[in-house]
Amino acid sequence: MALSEQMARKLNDQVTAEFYSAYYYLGMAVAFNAMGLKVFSERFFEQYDEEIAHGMKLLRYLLDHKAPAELQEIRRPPQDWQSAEQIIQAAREHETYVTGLINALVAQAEQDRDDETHSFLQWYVDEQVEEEESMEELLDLVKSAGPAGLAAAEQQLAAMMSKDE
Ligand code: OFO
Repeated sequence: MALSEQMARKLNDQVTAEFYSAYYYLGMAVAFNAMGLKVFSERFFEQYDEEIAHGMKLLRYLLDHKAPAELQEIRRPPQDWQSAEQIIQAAREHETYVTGLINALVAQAEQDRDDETHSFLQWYVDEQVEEEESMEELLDLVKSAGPAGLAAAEQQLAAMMSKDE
C-alpha cells in the first residue's frame, strides 16, 4: 500500500529525529569521555550506533515504498553538560519524548488504516519500552552512586554491558 502524504512526511521527520538522537547521544559520549568516565562514554557511543540503525530502518522503509525521502538538517546537540547525572536525566527525558513521536506515527497509521506501517511501527514501540527502561536503569545507577561513587558505577555498568552482549 502506498503511504499517505502525511505518513511519508512524518516518517521523514522521524528519520531526522533518529539521526538527531544519534547526534545528541554522541555529544553525551564525548562529554563522558572528557569527564574520564570511559565506560559511560562507551555506552553512549553504542547508543549512537543504535539510533543510526533506527533512522536507517525508517529511511529504507520510505524507499521500499517509493515514498519521497528528503534528508533534513540535523541541529547541533547540547555540549555543556555539568555532571553524569544531568546527562543521564536528559537522556531519560529524551527517550520519553521519542516515545511520544512514535505514538504519533502509530496514530497516523491508524487514521490511514495502514496496517503494514502500523505493524512496521510496532518494532519501534517495543524498542522505546526497552530504551526507556534502559535509561531508567542508568539513572538509578548514577543516582545511587552519587558523584563520589562514579568509578564503582563504571564497573557496574561494564558488567551490565558485557551481560547484554
Ligand atoms: Fe531511537 O530510540 Fe532512542 O531515541
